[in-house]
Amino acid sequence: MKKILLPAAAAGLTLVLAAPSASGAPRPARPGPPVVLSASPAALTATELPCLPAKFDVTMTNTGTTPVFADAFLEADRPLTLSDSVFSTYLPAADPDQPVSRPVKVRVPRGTTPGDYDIELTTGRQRVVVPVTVEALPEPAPGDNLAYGQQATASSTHGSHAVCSAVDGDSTYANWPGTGWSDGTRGTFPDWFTVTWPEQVELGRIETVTYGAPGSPATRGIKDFDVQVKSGADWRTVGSYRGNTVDRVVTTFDPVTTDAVRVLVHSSNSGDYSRLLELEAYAPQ
Ligand SMILES: [Ca+2]
Repeated sequence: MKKILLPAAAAGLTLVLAAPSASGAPRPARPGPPVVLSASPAALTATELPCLPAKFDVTMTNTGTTPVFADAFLEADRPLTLSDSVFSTYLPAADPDQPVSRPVKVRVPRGTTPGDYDIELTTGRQRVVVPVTVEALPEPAPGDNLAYGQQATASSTHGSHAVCSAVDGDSTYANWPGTGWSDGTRGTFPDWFTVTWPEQVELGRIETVTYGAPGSPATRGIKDFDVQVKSGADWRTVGSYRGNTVDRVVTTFDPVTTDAVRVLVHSSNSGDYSRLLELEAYAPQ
């Protein structure tokens, strides 16, 4: 049977209808098959750390016998924002049911009042509410990595080697790729990677972890680089390395008050990309 697609705006769905009969008279529209909307997890906690957004999956499942295109609309209480406001997908009429999911990130702007917020998901007449508890950031304890989850930026990014994965608290070599940043300008230097705080912090140590097995030469790690702290409008170098072949480099310095640190990479041992598994920053001890 030939099928045509018609939007059914009121229902939020696009129904797959039978084509007009040979006589030209359209057949009556049948009600759309049931699309089940869900979210996982069903409730979230979030903080305003920009590199650690809360995440959930929105899922639609066609439990009927006719394939459909469906739209789910996503809206968060302000000031929270979502990575997607619409999730549109084809939903096959499969047996067993074939759920289709989309990951969604929840961002909490700086200064958001801790408390309870809602994310509303709708498709057709269905409505799912995902409660979000925004928690205040705890005061850092002595020895905490102050760069954890803070705003990361870089001169460029290579594919899925996202900047935030170098401040995610995971510096495990075996977890590369997936937990580290790589620049995206092959063979071209310098590259830079920066972590920024919303207010001044006092630092005395910065640790950079590049790609390389602990105890072995980091043959694909950064080789020539400077570790810098922001000082007014300028960058002040607190550690300068040439010919480095180790994975973790610890830079200690007299206490400084700053709101940003940077790794400026002049070359890598492999000559192609700058790779950082993690950048960590600590208060003076
Ligand atoms: Ca990491």
